[in-house]
Amino acid sequence: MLSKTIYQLLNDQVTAEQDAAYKYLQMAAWAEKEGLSGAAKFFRVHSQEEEGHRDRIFDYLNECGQEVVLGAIDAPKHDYDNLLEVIQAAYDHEKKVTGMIKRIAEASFAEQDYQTFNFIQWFVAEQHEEETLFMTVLDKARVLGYEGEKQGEALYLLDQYLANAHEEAGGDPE
Ligand code: OFO
Repeated sequence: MLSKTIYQLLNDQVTAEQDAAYKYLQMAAWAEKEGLSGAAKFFRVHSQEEEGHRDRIFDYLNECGQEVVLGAIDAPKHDYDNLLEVIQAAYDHEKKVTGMIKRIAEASFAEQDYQTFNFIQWFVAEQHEEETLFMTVLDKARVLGYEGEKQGEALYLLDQYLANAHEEAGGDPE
């Protein structure tokens, strides 16, 4: 049995993970429109990973005998100016999600709910991986000298890099 606070935090996180999936799917659509097939693949895969995160929490709440109540999701931003802006927005979003996961870890530990504390450790590791992934992509952009141009070699190379960036990062922790 989960406390009201822990239930609320986890229930909200189901919607937050769906929201992240929605944002990354929109980023994939933006990349498709721009002809950036590597970035489109990268964000599509990332969106699917977020759906996996949603399902993990959904399943945990069900296992705990708690009903999942989905919240509203705003339409994501779609009018990005350039790829650097998209990547920075994704990185900023991950930092925000890390804060939400941290709150669940803190609350479950404070309540001595070690079951949830143990459950949320996977997400703690995952957030570390995701922040590292987006930081690595931003580093790559810098090394290539890409500063948000809408065409050119640096953009082409960054797009190629993004096509396989998930595989290189190793995917979700197990
Ligand atoms: Fe669910 O890991 Fe990103 O947000």
